[in-house]
Amino acid sequence: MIKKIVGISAAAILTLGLAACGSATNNKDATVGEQVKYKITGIDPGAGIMEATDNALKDYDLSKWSVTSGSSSSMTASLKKAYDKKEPIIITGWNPHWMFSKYDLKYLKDPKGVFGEAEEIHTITRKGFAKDQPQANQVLSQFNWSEDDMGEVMLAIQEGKKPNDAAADFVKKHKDLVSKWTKGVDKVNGEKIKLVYVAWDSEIASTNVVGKVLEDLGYNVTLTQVEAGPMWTAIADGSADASLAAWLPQTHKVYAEKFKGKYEDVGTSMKGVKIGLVVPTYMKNVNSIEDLKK
Ligand code: PBE
Repeated sequence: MIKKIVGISAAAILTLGLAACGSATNNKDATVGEQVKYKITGIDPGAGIMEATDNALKDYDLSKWSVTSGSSSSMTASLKKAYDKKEPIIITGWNPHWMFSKYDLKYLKDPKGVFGEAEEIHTITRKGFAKDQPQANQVLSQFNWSEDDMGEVMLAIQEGKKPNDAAADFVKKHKDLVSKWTKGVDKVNGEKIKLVYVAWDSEIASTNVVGKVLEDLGYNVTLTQVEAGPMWTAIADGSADASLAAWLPQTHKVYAEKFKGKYEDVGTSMKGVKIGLVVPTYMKNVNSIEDLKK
């Protein structure tokens, strides 16, 4: 009996010892690839940034690397875990996002421009929506805000507020902005509107805010959370009315091309947004996607 226990302990110690030797994060001489096991921490598989990351791995010849899929929240959870221990991590990141105000992060340079430039967030509707719901369509096309505005809502949610409460607070506090979005729009009487979105922190914020504005105008608003592909499909087949989550021209290019002619692009809610690979600034030797090759 005693022998057996000793045997197990010895094996356990041996395994631990081997694991410690094999753990590249403990080795200062390890390359960044060895440190993160050639993994980029990604989000939901349908996100445009996931496809862009796959393209980057090809274009930069990073054949040993891959991107793990999960969700926005699993990605930020992994980021927090690594950041708290000052461990290396590479994530798929984007602006606007609260993570940049919470942590010191930097984008990896992208000399080949795989992640695109001059990206914008567009509002799209199903065909025929403007005719059916002209008042709501006008609000959707007049909706635009700054990165700071969105940041306010995102941070409140991140700090534990319910998305619809954070949106209501924002609407109450920013009457001037809301009156620009609702300019020339009459109230309605319980007309139904279905907004679709993906659980990206930025889109949770925008969709809840616009949902609240429409509700205050008398609409009966439903917010439906789906994946990126189904979101575009719902707009194209008319099963949803609108989405505030179309990132163009690059991030959702594949969807925009696939559904060309089957949706209306009614407005730009934010300019100067960005996607890319992001690392904590304490990863001093990693500044460009090209550094991942070393
Ligand atoms: N994002 C946030 C999305 C669009 C909005 C950058 C994660 C994407 O990659 O599709």
